[in-house]
Amino acid sequence: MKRAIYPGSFDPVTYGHLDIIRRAAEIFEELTVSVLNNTQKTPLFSVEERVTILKEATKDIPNVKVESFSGLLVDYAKAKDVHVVIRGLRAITDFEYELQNAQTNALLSKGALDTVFLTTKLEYAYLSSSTVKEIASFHGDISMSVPDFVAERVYKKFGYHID
Ligand code: COD
Repeated sequence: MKRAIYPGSFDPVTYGHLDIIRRAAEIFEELTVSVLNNTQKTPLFSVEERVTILKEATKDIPNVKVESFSGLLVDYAKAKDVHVVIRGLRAITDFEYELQNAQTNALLSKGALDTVFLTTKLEYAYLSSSTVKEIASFHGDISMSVPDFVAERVYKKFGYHID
């Protein structure tokens, strides 16, 4: 079975992530969306919250699973016996970071873990979790960036309620 992992912070998941998930799930028979449990960062949503949100956002895609992981991606992938990582590319600014990660993972896994890049849909090229959080913190409109139920949860974190 052709399986892949799509790892990330997903804090929160955006339409850009969801588009990559949908497209990767058409290419691979099973896709696991994996939320990094990073103790060094202070995210807006806990790992459990992000997993719950991702499960809700992908519930109509039968071959998508959502889980969390800690530690090195290569160790997590090895434990799952998965050899492909999906990553999304927006602009040239993503490229250096993504290339470095892909090469590091290839090196650490001794070539067992490959990275497949999917380019963003043009309409989502501007989109990032950070800008969503910044806009929401000033009570701006994020409806074009995340599903409604995600927007509600983001606003709630900033003490704002939309009717
Ligand atoms: N359109 C398309 N793709 C997008 C969009 C968009 N609008 N927005 C984001 N993406 C892509 C990103 O480019 C990325 O590929 C993916 O979606 C997830 O993005 P984020 O921001 O949620 O996740 P990251 O980049 O913070 O995830 C980093 C990892 C968690 C994968 C990485 O830190 C990791 O593997 N950590 C584990 C430790 C490890 O193994 N380190 C060694 C490897 S360097």
